[in-house]
Amino acid sequence: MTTGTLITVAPTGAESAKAEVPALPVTLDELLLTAKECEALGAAVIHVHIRDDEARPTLDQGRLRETVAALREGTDLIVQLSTGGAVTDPEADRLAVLDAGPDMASCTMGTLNFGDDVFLNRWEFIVDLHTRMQERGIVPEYEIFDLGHLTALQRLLGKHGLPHGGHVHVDFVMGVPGGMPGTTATLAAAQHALRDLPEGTTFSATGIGRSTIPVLLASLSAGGHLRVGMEDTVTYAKGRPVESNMQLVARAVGFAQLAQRPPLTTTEARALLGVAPR
Ligand code: KMH
Ligand code: ZN
Repeated sequence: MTTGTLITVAPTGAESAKAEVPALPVTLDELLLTAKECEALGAAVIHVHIRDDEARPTLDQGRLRETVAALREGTDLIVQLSTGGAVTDPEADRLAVLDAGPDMASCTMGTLNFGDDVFLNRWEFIVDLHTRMQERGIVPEYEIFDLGHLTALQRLLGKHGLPHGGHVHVDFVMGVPGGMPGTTATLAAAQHALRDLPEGTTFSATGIGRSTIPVLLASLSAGGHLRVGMEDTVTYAKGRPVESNMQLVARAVGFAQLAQRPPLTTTEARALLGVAPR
């Protein structure tokens, strides 16, 4: 409870359409400006999905490399690429995301219904992601959409060893239709289940849509960290669309300060997560 708060911004995602959400950053310029402003407000990690020229989700290798380079050049943020992509992305393209050489990458710990779709994460695919990240010195963030995903993570670490850097960090993504609900009781249950993971395992949490604020408050009070951004919610309050990712980061920073757990700097975040200094 005494540590500061790691704030991750997830500015874009793969699910919202630019036509319906004009404030969504989809070009590299928009992403970079968002990254700089969110860093200035207190974010330390950026969870990145990219878009093509028509603003559709893409895992294009050239664009991914260009994005990593631009974020490194323009900010001190820890660059975390999504290997989840969009539900339609093939496994080979999702694995190839690691070739872009990010500091971190996401690794979802199981298959789930994802609204009307299926987000497929086969065991062998998870093992491939985990072991390739170990080999390449990329720090994973294990994405936990359901409580059973923590059991899968325990199995993964038991069979294949700790991630690069030796520290285990998970992100509870709560409130996806098909995953665990975004409630205080579920967050407490998920935190309790961390007892079966290596000592010192840390967690962030994010609540999709309406569960954003309950999950944010529950995570802060439980000693957890925060992920916020337009990947997870495009509504700021009832009837009020999110104006920008900065608005969401600023709100999270305000809550973290009220909780007397101010945002971690990028240097502190690297030390916490086991990400090598630049
Ligand atoms: N877009 C979702 C299907 C991740 O980034 O690793 C998957 C997702 C998780 O967003
Ligand atoms: Zn994502």
